[in-house]
Amino acid sequence: HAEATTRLITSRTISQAVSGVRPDAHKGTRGHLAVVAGARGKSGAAILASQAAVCGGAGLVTTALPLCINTPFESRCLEAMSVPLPHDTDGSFHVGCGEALLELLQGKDAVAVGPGLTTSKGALAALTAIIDFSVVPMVLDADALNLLAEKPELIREIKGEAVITPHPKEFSRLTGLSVAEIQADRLRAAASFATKSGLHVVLKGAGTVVAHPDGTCSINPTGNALLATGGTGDVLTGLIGALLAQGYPCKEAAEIGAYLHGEVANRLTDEGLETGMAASRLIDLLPEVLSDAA
Ligand code: B4P
Ligand code: MG
Repeated sequence: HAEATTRLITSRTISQAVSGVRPDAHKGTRGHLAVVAGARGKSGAAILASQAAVCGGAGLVTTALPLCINTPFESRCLEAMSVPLPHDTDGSFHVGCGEALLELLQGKDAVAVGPGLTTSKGALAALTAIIDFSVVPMVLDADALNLLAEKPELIREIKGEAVITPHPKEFSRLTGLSVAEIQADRLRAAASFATKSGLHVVLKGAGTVVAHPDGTCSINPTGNALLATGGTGDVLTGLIGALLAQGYPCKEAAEIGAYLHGEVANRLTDEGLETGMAASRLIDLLPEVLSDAA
C-alpha cells in the first residue's frame, strides 16, 4: 500500500517547487523566522541552525537563546538578531521564559525549535509556550522531539502545520519502536506516524524518508556519509525553517530542505572531500544550491 503513494524526490520536482526571488522583494517579504535553540555547551546548535536559516534565504532571523550563550552567538551570527533570555544554573532556558517567547512569536512567519535546547524543565516550559502560542508553521527537531516523546499530549496542541526532523534514535523515542524496527521499514514507520500525528516527518539518515499526514511519502536520494557528523542536523532545521518562513507549505519545505541539504554534501564529495567536513561548511554552500534550484 505504501509503495503506491511513494515517490523519489528528483532535481526536477525540486526545481519545479523552488521559486525565484521577486525583483521587488525586500526583507519584510522574504519571511521572518524565529529560532528557539541552544544552551550552555550547545551554543553551536543555535548558531548553525540560525546561520543556515540566513543562508537558506529567510528575510530575517531572530533567535531566542539562554543569555549565557549570547556572546558566542552574536559573534558568529552577524545577520541574525538575538533575544537573550534568563537561564537556569544548568545553562538552559529558565522556566519563566514563556511570556518573552510569546513576544518573540509576534510578527514571525515560522518557528524552528529544538537544536541544543536540552530537556530541562525550562526547555519544556519554552517548548510548551511555543506550542501554546504559535499559529505559524513550525519545524521541531532534536530536544524538542525528545521533550515531545516525554509529553506526547503536547503534539495535539500544535495549531499550525509542523515538520519534525528526527534521526532514528529520536524517532525511536517518539514512536516507542526500537531503532532496529524503524530501520527495518523506514517508510512504514514514518508514514504511520505522519498519518497518526498529523505531522510531516523527515526521518533522517541515508535515504531520508519524508512522510506526510495525507499518507504520501517520498525518498530523498541526495546526501552521503559526509553528513554523519555533529551539527549537520541543526543545519537542516535552519534550512527547513527558512523555507517555511518564505511561505513554502510544510510538505514542500520538508522535501526541498532534505534534498538541497544532501545536495550540498554531494557537491563537496564531487570536489573530492571524503571526510572531516565541519557542518558549518554546508551553510556556505546553501545559497549556491538554492540559487541553482530556482
Ligand atoms: P544526538 O546527540 O541527538 O545527535 P544530534 O545532535 O542530533 O546530531 P546532528 O543534529 O548533527 O545530526 P542528526 O542526526 O540530527 O544523537 C546522535 C545519536 O543518535 C547517535 O549517536 C546515534 O546513536 C543515533 N543515531 C543518529 N542517526 C542514526 C542512524 N541513522 N541510525 C541509528 N542511530 C542513529 O542529522 C544528521 C544529518 O545527516 C541528517 O540530515 C541525516 O539525514 C544526514 N546523514 C547522516 N548520515 C548520513 C548518511 N550516511 N547518508 C546520508 N545522509 C546522512
Ligand atoms: Mg540532530
